[in-house]
Amino acid sequence: MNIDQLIHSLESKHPGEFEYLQAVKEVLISIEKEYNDHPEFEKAKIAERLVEPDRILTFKVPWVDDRGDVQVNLGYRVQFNNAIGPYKGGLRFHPSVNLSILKFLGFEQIFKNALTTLPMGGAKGGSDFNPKGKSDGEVMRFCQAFMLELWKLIGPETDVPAGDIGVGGREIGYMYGMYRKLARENTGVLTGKNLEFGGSLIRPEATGFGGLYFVNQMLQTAGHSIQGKTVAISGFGNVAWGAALKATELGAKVITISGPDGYIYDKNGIAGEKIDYMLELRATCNDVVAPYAEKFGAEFVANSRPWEVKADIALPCATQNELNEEDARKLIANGVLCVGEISNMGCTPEAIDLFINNKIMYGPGKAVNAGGVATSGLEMTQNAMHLSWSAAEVDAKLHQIMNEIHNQCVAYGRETDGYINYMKGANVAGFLKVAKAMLAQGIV
Ligand code: 2IT
Repeated sequence: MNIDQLIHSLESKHPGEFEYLQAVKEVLISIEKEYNDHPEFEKAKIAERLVEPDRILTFKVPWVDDRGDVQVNLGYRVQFNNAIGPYKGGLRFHPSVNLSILKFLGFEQIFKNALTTLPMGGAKGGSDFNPKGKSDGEVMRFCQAFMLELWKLIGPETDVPAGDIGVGGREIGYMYGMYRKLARENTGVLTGKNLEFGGSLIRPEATGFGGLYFVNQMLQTAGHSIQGKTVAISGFGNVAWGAALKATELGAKVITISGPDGYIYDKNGIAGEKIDYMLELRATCNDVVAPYAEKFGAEFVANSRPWEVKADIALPCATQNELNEEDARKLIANGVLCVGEISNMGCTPEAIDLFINNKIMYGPGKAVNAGGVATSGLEMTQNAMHLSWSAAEVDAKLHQIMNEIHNQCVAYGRETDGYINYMKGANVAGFLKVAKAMLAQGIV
């Protein structure tokens, strides 16, 4: 495989799709050696076939707001690869959503889902609709209009969407209601459902919980304990909430959360009712974190990111490229021990290079945050079996899956000096599974 040539051709075919090109480049560079060790991959043009989605659906979503005005948003579903199972991946509703972002997320999802050990292919979708500040009725009408197009493409054995940024239990509920009416069936076509109609216990917490199980394993493998460690978290949404809960439960001290307006530094630790308060903040939908500082007497630093704070563990939990080279330098200067991406592609390539070159433990999103989609996979299993597992059963399975992902990263990422390159490990392990499945199934 000539990586430069392939990237070059993608750059000219898809100009300006920066996030997509960034994600593809990272994977291709880290799998190059394994790829070239398998001439059959090259012969079947696995790389060229993997980097392009199977198909992309784009559609318009017209809906009527509370004033009676007609609004028009864009909707997308990127079905990337279904070699190992039905397309699976979240829907993101955020004004920044465009094809490049959904293609990067869909591409990452292929390898993440492969790592979970469950049979799920990779997909992603969403809209530039902004649920923040919208009434319940507006969100419902938008979700219904969105599903009016999407339902034709998806199904419990075909493509199973879920939530992502801006899509939680409420949005999934409205979309599920519309799907059920149109398809006249009750199936596990979406995950992240409420418990009353097929949802799984632990799903809301799963991304954060899984992230902490993984980070705990990283620390243990390197001979450290999470007990008493300080943790800088970004974001204050569902993922940050689950991460803060589990970090605290494991004996660490969470000292930051953040929003688009800046970050909170709470030297006393964000625990107990302070973690519950994150849910309250989120429910107001104003997308600001500042009110926390007033309520609990903590420090609010406007228009800055939490990576300037001294912390043992840094957990990006907000969005892509939220931790750059300068942030990485600050974290390293402050003695950071471990960086776990719980957001998708939370770190820029320059930041990742710095962590790896400085032998800092760095866990990539596709491994660290895979607990979310893994628990979605467990929700699909429960739906297919028409039963529901207890919280303890789901949590035990999630824990086991995260350990297994960690083992795969170590198996493929350990370098000669003993340093574990989790990025390489995750990319190679995820890639090999999908590549072998594609090879076995011929040119399709
Ligand atoms: O990025 C992700 O893995 C998710 N947003 C969850 C996807 C899913 O299908 O549960």
